[in-house]
Amino acid sequence: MDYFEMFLKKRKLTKSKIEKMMAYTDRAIKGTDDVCRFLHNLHRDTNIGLISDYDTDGLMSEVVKYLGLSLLKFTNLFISQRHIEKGYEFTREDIDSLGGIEVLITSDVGINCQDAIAYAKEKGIIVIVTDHHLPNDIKALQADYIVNYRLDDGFLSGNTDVCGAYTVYQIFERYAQLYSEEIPDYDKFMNDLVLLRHFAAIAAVADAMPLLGINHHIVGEMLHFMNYITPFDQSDQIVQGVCYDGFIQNVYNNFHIFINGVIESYYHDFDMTFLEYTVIPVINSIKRMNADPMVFYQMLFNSPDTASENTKYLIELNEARKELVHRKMEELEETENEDGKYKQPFGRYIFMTTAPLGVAGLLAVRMMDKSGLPTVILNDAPEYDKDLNQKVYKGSVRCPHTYSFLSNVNQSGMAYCAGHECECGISVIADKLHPFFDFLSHEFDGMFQAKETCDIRKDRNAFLNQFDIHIDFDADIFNFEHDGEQLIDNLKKYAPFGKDFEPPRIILSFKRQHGMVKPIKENRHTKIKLAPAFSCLLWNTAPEEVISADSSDTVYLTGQLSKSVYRGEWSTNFVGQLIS
Ligand SMILES: [Mn+2]
Repeated sequence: MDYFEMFLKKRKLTKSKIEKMMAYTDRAIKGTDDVCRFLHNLHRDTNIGLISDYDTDGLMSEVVKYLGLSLLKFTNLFISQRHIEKGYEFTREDIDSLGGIEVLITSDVGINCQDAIAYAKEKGIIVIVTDHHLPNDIKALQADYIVNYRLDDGFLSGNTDVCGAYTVYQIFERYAQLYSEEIPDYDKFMNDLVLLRHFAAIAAVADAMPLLGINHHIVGEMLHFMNYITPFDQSDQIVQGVCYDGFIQNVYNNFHIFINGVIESYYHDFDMTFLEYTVIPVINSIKRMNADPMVFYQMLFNSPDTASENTKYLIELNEARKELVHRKMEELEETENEDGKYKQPFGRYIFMTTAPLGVAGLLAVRMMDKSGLPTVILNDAPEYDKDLNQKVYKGSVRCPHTYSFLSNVNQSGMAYCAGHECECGISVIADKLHPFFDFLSHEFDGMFQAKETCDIRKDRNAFLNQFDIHIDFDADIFNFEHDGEQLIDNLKKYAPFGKDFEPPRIILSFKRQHGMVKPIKENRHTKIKLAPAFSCLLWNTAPEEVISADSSDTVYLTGQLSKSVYRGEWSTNFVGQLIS
């Protein structure tokens, strides 16, 4: 069975179609060259202030910016001490808190900070805005330089959306092209610069950029490099000799300490799963839990001791975040009060929560995943908004990409969104909450259907049809190992998979008596051996839970295939979950 062909057919893809999706140009975003020329002429002892967002893209873009400027020999760099509870966009106070700066460079934020930037200009500061968010009122923005691909039609025609960290990274890459002759040890400089791009690649994944074009390229290279420096050796030995620049070498050593701190025993690779489900949530917990972004910068920029101390702190923070989200999700899903009345005032599209704003976005993602409907999560305590001069409910939005949520809602006059079209922050005018719900109902009823869960007992074919690949062990018993391995090798050629190029949805079925079921770690996990070098791994599933979902004797699993080597022996693993 050629499972890869099965996958292509199901997705209506061909190899040449994929190649087209992955094509990219290395053309820099409009405005980049002007910034390079400005930096080229700037004294290296200029006081430069740096402002960024607090999520992984924001933190990584600050790291890229700080290290990029250091590589260009700028010495007086000041990272803004921002406070998350004050909101996403920065203010006059943030400018003041940077002290006597002469230049301000933003990343992942700034395109809608008209007031704070006008204020910075009044103070004589030269302002460079690098951002990838949608601009509201670009004419009112007094920045001296703006780099944002959304203002550059030419960039998008040959490319895809890019994250804030990659936007700022491009400045340094372009600088190296424009002034290559002036850079002593050019090869060494380029070696170290690419190491900064790996941080931008992590940000591309964290910000859910499409894994096509340039993003596919840089994320693929990053994964390859991270595996090459073998962070999974579980030792405290640091990765020496990767960088020429001592400071960047120290950052990589500290990053290695961080990775070894968050790693869990069952990971084999620094792959997309590890990145998305382990590394990024730990970094994002800074924003979600209103922690101090300096924890992250100090973890990378200081000593190994600080790195391991701050890693421990971030892991604890992430555990607390998980607990909070779990609790608040349960609250959202409790539909009825004791008296039988609906707890949520609306029941669809808008959900009120007592959760802090930091986790509103996560709750919106989860609710949308469950229902398939656009979701607005609002904190149920309205607050006074200075600019609108009225009370607003603040929150976060997730919407399927077929509808331009931000633009349509901003025109409604009942609520204001900022960020990306379908992932944004929102302020709903308190007096207009109910009309706003009517507006959303009018827009969405009939446009989106609530997800129906497909039951294997009702319709086996419809159920299997949800998946790209059905690996039927019983039907393919003799070629099973070989075909599975072939699939892994074929998928590898096109990896990494991610947003807009999703990994194959695989279902594996087999008769229970064909699998040798073994408990792992006192029945906490289960291993099922199907062939000499082919096992299924079910984490957090006890062996007695391995039963059929359709009351036959066939077991169904969903998950992903991987290959691993243990004491010189290769084996194929299907890491997944039971369907029951
Ligand atoms: Mn971003």
